[in-house]
Amino acid sequence: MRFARNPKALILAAVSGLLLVLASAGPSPAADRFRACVERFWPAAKAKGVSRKTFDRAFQGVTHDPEVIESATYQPEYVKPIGEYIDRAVSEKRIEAGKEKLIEQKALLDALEKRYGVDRHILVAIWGVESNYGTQPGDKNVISSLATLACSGTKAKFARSQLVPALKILQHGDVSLEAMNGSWAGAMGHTQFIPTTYQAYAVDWDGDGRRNIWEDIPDALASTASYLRVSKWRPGQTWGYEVRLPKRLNPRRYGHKTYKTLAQWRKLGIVRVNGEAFPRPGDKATLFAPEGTKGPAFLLLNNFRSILRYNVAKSYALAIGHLSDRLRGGGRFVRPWPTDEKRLSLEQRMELQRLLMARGVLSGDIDGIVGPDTLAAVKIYQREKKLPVDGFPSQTILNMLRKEG
Ligand SMILES: [Ca+2]
Repeated sequence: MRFARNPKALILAAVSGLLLVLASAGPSPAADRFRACVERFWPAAKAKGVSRKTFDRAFQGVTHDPEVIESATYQPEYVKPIGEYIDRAVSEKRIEAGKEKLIEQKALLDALEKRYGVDRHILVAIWGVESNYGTQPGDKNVISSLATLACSGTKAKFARSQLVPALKILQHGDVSLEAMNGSWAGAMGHTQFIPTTYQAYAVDWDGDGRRNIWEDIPDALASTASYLRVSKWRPGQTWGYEVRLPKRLNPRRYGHKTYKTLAQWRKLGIVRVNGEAFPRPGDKATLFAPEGTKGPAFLLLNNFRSILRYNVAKSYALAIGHLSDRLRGGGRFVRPWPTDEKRLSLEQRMELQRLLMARGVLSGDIDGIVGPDTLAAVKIYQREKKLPVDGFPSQTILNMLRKEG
């Protein structure tokens, strides 16, 4: 059973199987179209050395997966500010779990640092953010996800570029078809490599002939280290520093392409928040102040740019850098992220949820995530209070709820 790891998919498969039997008229036109679409990938697969046996085995029982399309087209109602993203990505829970991983995997991390020169705290941080240390690698079969996207028009070009590499991985026997799981977008295993990244950078660290980033922690962490190393990681250096800006300096004047040496930034009055000197004043850095003068500011170094090769979002790279510092025993950013009418902090959002629950308009977990349920609960409250109904979890709403207790 190919979706054996995913009980939800099992039920779905059982239900759709039952529906097929009930219809008893054979596959639907939509299913026929999907099969025809899949078959159109055969010439490209064959040209790249995929055998017909692998091809048939990979697509056996694969059907269009509407959950994948749903995820691919999901537009969040509430766009997270960077501070909220960082708070969630670098949670206390994740820091604690990461510290345990540093102990558990000490021998491996010693060896990887020696071989690749990449700091262990960065490796563990990436592992933590990508798959929550392998506990949340995604439960979608990669072939099924990629085939669904490739045949639907949503992210089709990307999926088409990944499908044949995915078949090659399967053919090589790096992982079984059943275990070849990942996110809806085909990011796979502990490291969340997409198939082309896997092909280029994955490593068989334990030497068993398979680069198994799904089931072997040594292979997975070595693959991450190898990828960072070829992304020009410089051993022994940090990703960047939180800095304090002088009053007159407007950070918006310095874009992400403005490179200056740390010494030059220092001349402009920018200093580290801990007051220490920059260890290598000749290193080139860019200034990053995502909330302008209202939040923390950073000088970003070469190794930050290496992390961006892993995932191009600056918020992601900052989360990795910060989590790595926290794993090393460092503290929170000195300057807090701004909270205003538009920005409740994580604690405030959790408080809001608790108060909404106490009123009986919200149920579920108190997680600080403003999802559809929280938005709906805020709307109910706004209607009750004859306020404009937009579902927005503002400071005003929180204050009103607090007063009512
Ligand atoms: Ca291996």
